[in-house]
Amino acid sequence: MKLYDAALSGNCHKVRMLLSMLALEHEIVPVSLPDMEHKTAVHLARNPLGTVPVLEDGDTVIYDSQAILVYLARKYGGEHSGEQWLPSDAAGLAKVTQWLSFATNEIWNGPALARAVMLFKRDVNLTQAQASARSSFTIMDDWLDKHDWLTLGRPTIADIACYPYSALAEAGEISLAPYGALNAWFKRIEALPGYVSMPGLGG
Ligand SMILES: N[C@@H](CCC(=O)N[C@@H](CS)C(=O)NCC(=O)O)C(=O)O
Repeated sequence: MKLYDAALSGNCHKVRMLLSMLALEHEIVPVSLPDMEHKTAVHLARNPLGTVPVLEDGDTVIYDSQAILVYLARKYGGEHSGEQWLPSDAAGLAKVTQWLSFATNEIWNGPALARAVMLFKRDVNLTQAQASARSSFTIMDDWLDKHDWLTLGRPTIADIACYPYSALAEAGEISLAPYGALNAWFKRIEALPGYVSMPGLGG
């Protein structure tokens, strides 16, 4: 398996985390975003959106971090076809998907974009991204005050998808201090077997 990757990308980090937690052998292929390698013809052939991460597993090529988590969990999730990470019953699957959507929309448009403004000079409204991050963190913190995990009472790919950009939020000048339950959840994730860190994350 090959992961086309950028070291500072939280989206790529989700995939690095699950590959490690599932102990899957893989090669990391760096794609330089500053050098625009993600917009070359060869990378656009893998992913017409010209983004990372992209996973290549034999002839199967998947882009989008959430989609890659789904693929890895279902195909390589271990006993019971990865039921732990991604259930197949209707309600369980929907609950995990709900949080995958939250990662794609609320978390991306909140803490991820605020960080991208500060680190990569991304041209989006910082105040709006920070406000949106705080609303999302309030929702997560309220839930995590009563639950250990985002859904189903156990770690799933929902937790992996929502973790990196939440835990990296201070790089976007969003204080995490008000969110005690969110911080406790970060620690639970960082204690999972196979957890890997990246610059700015704990563990
Ligand atoms: N929804 C996609 C977003 C992918 C994405 O935007 N990746 C960023 C790095 S975190 C990227 O490649 N940015 C380069 C660009 O948009 O030109 C995912 O979850 O993988």
